[in-house]
Amino acid sequence: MSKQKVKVPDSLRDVLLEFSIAYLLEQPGDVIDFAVDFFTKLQTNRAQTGISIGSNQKPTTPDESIISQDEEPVVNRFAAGRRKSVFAEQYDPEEDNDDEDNNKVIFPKTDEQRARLCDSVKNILLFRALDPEQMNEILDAMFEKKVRPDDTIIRQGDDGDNFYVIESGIYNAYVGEDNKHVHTYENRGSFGELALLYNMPRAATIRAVTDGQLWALDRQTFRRILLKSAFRKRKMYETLINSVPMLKALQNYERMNLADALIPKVYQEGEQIIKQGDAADGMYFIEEGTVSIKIHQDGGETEISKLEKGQYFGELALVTHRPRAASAYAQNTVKVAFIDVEAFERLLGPCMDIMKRNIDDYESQLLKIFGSKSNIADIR
Ligand code: 1OR
Ligand code: 1OR
Repeated sequence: MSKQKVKVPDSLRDVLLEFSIAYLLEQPGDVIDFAVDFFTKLQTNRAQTGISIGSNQKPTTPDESIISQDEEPVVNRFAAGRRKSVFAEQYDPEEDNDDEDNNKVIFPKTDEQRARLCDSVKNILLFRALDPEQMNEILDAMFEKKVRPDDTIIRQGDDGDNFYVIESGIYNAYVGEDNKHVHTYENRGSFGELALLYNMPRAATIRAVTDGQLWALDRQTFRRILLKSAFRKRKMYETLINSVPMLKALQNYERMNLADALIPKVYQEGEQIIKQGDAADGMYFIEEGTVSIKIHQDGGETEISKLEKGQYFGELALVTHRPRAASAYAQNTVKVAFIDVEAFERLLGPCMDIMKRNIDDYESQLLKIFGSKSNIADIR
C-alpha cells in the first residue's frame, strides 16, 4: 500500500495551538468542558467578526480575558514563527521527580555580585514559594548578562532558553506580527517565565530600550526548582481568584502573576488582622472563615461589617494612602491570601475602578449605619 502524506492544514494547527495554550494558561481541570466553552466562544466570535484563527486576517481570541481591555485584541501572540507544538512536550509537574542534584549549575560570584543579585530578586513573585535552600540554588545558577539599547533578549516564537531577572534598564514587550507594544519593564521585575513553565514558544518579544543589566537562569534549573512550586501555587489560588468578582477585571496573564504574589496567612478566632489607625502594608482576600470589621466609637468598638469567603478587605488604606479606617478580627479560623502593597500597586491596577466604586459604597453605608450626626466621618 502506498503511503499517503497527510498535510496538516495551517488553520487546524493554529486552532489547536490556541486551544492548548488557553487550556495550559487557565488550567481549568476539565478539558472537555473547557473545550466546549472555548470553541463556542470562538464560533460566536467568528460569527460577529468574520475573522477566525488561522485566517490571514488578524484574528480575535475567543478568550478575551487574555487581552487587556484598553488594547486591541492581539492573537497569534504566542504563535509567530513557532517551531514546537504545545502537545509535543507537555509537562506534568506532579510526575517530575526532583532527583537531579548532580545537574546543579553554579556560577561563582563575588560578594558584590551576590549582593546585587539578592537585591534584584527580592521582589520576584515567582520566587516567593521557594524555601531558602531552593533560593540559594537559584542564586548560584544565575549569571550576569549585560545588554545594549535595541538588543533583542527574547524573540516571540523561539524556544525558551533562560528566565531573566532585571537588575537595571528599561525593556519593552511586543506581541504579534505587527509588534504591538504591550508592556514596559522599568529597572525591576522579570520576564521569560511562560515558555519555560508551559513548554511553549516565547509569547512575546523583549527588547532593551536602554543599557541594562540582567540576571539569567537556565531553563533546566528553572524547571527543576521552580516548576512544581509555581504550578502548585497557581493551582492553589485559581479557585480563590476566580471566586472574587473584582478580579474578573484581570487578564489571564495578570491572574497568574497575582497567584504568584499571594501569601497565605491563617488567623485564629479572636485574633486581630488589621488595627485601625495603623499604616497599611497590604490587603487581604478571604479564602475561608468570617472576618469582623469594627471601628472605634464612643470609647468602644462597633461592628460595621462581616466579610466572608470571596470578599476582600484592607484595600481602602492602600487606595486612599491613609491609615487603616477600621480594625479587622478573625471571627473563627480565617484563611486569607495577602498581597503586599508593592505587588498591589503593580498587579491590581485594572481593578482600581471597581475598588473605588465599592469604597464609595462604604460612604453611603456609613451614613445608613450612623446617620449624618455621626462623628466618625473622619475615618476616611
Ligand atoms: P515568555 O517565556 O513567553 C516572553 O517570553 C515574555 O514576555 C513572557 O514569557 C512574559 O514573561 C513576558 N503576554 C505574555 N507574555 C508577556 C506579556 C503578555 N507581557 C510580558 N510578557 N501580555 C501583556 C500583559 C501586560 C499579554 C499580551 C496579549
Ligand atoms: P483599610 O485598609 O482601611 C480596614 O482597613 C478595612 O475594613 C478597610 O480597608 C476596608 O477594607 C474594610 N468603612 C471602612 N472600611 C471598611 C468598611 C467601612 N467596611 C469594610 N471595611 N464601612 C462599612 C460598610 C458596610 C463604612 C462604615 C464605617
